[in-house]
Amino acid sequence: MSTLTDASPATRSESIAELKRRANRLRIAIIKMIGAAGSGHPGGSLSEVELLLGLYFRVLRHNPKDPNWPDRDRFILSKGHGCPALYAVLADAGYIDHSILGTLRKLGSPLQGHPDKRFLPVLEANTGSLGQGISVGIGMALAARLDKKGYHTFVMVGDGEIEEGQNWEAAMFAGYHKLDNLTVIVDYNHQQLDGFLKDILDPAPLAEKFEAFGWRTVEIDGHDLEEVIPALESARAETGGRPTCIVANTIKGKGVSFMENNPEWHGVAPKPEQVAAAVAELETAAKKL
Ligand SMILES: Cc1ncc(C[n+]2csc(CCOP(=O)(O)OP(=O)(O)O)c2C)c(N)n1
Repeated sequence: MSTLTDASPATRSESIAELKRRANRLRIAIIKMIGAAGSGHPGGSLSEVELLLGLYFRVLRHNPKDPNWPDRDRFILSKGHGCPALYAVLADAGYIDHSILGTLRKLGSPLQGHPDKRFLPVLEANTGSLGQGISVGIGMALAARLDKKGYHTFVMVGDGEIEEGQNWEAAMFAGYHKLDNLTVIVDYNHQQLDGFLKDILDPAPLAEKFEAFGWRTVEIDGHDLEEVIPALESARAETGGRPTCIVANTIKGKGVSFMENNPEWHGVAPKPEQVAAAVAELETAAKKL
């Protein structure tokens, strides 16, 4: 399989303009990966790209040359179905070879349809059964406290995922135990599996709910790196005794006009002609970046 994204190594010194171009290339990779697999979740992968870029290219303390570094920051993609975006970012960051991106969802591939640490050890947790990531992250945050370690744990959840009760038990626990070394990022794209939150179960107002559980909250445009990076940095630096929840307003299917805000693209792979149309649109957009 040919290289799907630019293989240049991750560097924290990339400018916002360079990161925007990288986001565009990542979206092309995501479309190609899911198209080649013939199944997968394009909508919620495209909505989380800038959030992952902000983490892996600016804020996380990590070292692709030493993936098991004990002091690394932890990241859990609790909305595991969005893993094509994570795999593409991990490749750009230097954790996995770009050549395997095209094996997404294939039998024996490390890139399973939901993140599986048994096959891809760089992952911090297996996810995809929604609702569990914050609880797992709490375990890591508590471990850091017990071990007197300075690493921070970030968890990304979906706004449909957060309709599940376990999240709120976890939110209550983290607030009560003052886990300021824990950050939850809500990919607030206003849709879940088969429709809009407002028509199913709207968790709004999200920030107010987390605040009621003792969390610090920040609301941002989750596609604007000028908002994403400072929000992540301030969460990483938090020492005031409150976990942080970043409510990131995003667009499901971001970057591909026929996928944007269209619930039909939650869990359907584009056909070859749709891959071509999406890539053409993203390449045209790249010329303006
Ligand atoms: C426990 C559990 N129940 C149901 C599902 C099926 N499922 C997969 S994705 C999804 C919707 C998730 O919506 P959201 O969290 O908003 O994700 P996004 O819109 O960002 O893709 C559901 C219900 C699952 N993966 N796990």
